[in-house]
Amino acid sequence: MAVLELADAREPDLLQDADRLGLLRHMLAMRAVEERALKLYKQGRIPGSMYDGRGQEAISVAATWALAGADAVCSPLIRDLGAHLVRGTDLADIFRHYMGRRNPLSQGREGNVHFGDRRRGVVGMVSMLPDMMVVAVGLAMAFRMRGEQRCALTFFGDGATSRGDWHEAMNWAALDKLPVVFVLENNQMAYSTPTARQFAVDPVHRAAGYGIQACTVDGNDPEAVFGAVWHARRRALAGEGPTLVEAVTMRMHGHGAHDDARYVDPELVRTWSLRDPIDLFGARMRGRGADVVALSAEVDAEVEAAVQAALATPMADPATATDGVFCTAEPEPLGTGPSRYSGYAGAA
Ligand SMILES: Cc1ncc(C[n+]2csc(CCOP(=O)(O)OP(=O)(O)O)c2C)c(N)n1
Repeated sequence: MAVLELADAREPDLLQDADRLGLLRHMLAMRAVEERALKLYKQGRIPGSMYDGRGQEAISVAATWALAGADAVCSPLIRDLGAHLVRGTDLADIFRHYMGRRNPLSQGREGNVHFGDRRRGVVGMVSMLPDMMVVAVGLAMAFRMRGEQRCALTFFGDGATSRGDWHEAMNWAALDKLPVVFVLENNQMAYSTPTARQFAVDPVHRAAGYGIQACTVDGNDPEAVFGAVWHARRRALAGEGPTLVEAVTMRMHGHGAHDDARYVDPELVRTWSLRDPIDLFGARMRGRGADVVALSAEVDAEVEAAVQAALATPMADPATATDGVFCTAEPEPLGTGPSRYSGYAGAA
């Protein structure tokens, strides 16, 4: 089984200018939300820790943008806030959730990106890596059994590819040619373990052993990520089975706000800081006539308004802590709510 050529993964002219602006807006928003949240964390307003995806904004934003409304995004992980933003999760609710305020995402029960929103087709994450791979395979099975033209997409990091469930999910998805897209965020580090200590054979090459098509793209280029995922989704819906898209990037912060990442070679960080996805795509968009400064100011203002709204919201009521622990009703079907799901003009 051949590794997909990069040329296959990129489709020219898929994106319209409105899509490109949408990608940039959501990347800016992800950066702005997380930078602001890190400040709130340092002010003691966010309990636990805070995890961010600095340097990885292109991946979750562009991968989710390539989906259609009915597709399920399975478990955006700790670096994938962009997926929630593209699906239309309210900014103030995100801050309320981070700070344990009353909110519809978690009612104050959880922190960072441990939330989902079924109405938006987003399945909340389970922390154990890479359990959501198996959940994505299950979703893809359900879509197949119901005859629905939908695909599932899930994210995971390089560290997750060494765990047993990863292999089971890959094998099962390939065997049944399930409509699922696996997005590997190869950000060079799994906590303090560099990829050189993580695997002898790159997962893209391992995928061939399972009979899965795979490709590697520049994870700091949203257009490259979009092209690859768009192509993978088309394969999934055509019954051609799963695709593994490896997006190569760099984790630019510690594992979480509590981690100063002193174990990372500073030269690696310096090199990748010259490849910041927002700087690069912003420059490309300026070349296409976009007013990136104005867009960024607009996003910053929206984020600040969301922070103020969240700070004005009371803390969640501890008396409700055990509500919803056991299921009392049939859950809503996945993805029937009000969100516009994807910004991709051609997909909806
Ligand atoms: C089975 C399991 N072991 C350990 C952890 C703790 N943990 C959370 S994230 C993480 C590192 C994951 O690295 P990677 O998959 O490369 O993703 P990244 O954090 O680099 O984005 C670890 C060890 C976990 N969540 N699950």
